[in-house]
Amino acid sequence: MKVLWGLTEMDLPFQRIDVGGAFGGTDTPEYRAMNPTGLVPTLQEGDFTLWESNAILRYLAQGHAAGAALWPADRHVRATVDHWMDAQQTLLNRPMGGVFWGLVRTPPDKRDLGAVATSIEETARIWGMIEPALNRHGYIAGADFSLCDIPWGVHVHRWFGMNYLGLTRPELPGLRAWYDRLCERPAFQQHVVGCPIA
Ligand SMILES: N[C@@H](CCC(=O)N[C@@H](CS)C(=O)NCC(=O)O)C(=O)O
Repeated sequence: MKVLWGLTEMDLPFQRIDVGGAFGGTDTPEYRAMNPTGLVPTLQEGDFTLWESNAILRYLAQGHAAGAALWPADRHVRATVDHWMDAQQTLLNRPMGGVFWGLVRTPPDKRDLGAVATSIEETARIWGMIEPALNRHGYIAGADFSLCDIPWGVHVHRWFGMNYLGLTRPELPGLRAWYDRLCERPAFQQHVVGCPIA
């Protein structure tokens, strides 16, 4: 989702090949040679191959949006965008994965609701961490939509879109307003909102 959304924000042509999960195709020597993690996404551009979603976003932005608000030229602003991208991977991914897998990907009779509750609490804390920045200037790294809004944005759609008994979200007006702002973006609608949370 991140890469498809990013490609569309940058107005870049691409061919999408669905692999992984129900599609399969990632457990082959050919795929593992491209991407040893066996996960998606993998980007292929000519002879060049790249994996890790945030690295792919940075690579694309470097080539196609360098200096624009998406990937600012100013070293400090760019580093700020970058540290938020890392924080999505290091801070948000694990607890958010616990909520998503624990509720959406686990049938009701198999759910470990204690573990899910812990993940919900931790995830809410992490969303609370970006709330001050969103209240201050509207997007995560400043007044403009930038690359770091993409990795966090795919998750905020799930956060607000998961409706399960026991999933209570703290009131975070800045987060809600940012999500509403993202929803105005056609690329977000196309590649995130338009896909089922499943
Ligand atoms: N840190 C990696 C995580 C990649 C990842 O976990 N991919 C999941 C989808 S979000 C996947 O490949 N799932 C399908 C599968 O395991 O077959 C990234 O951001 O690219």
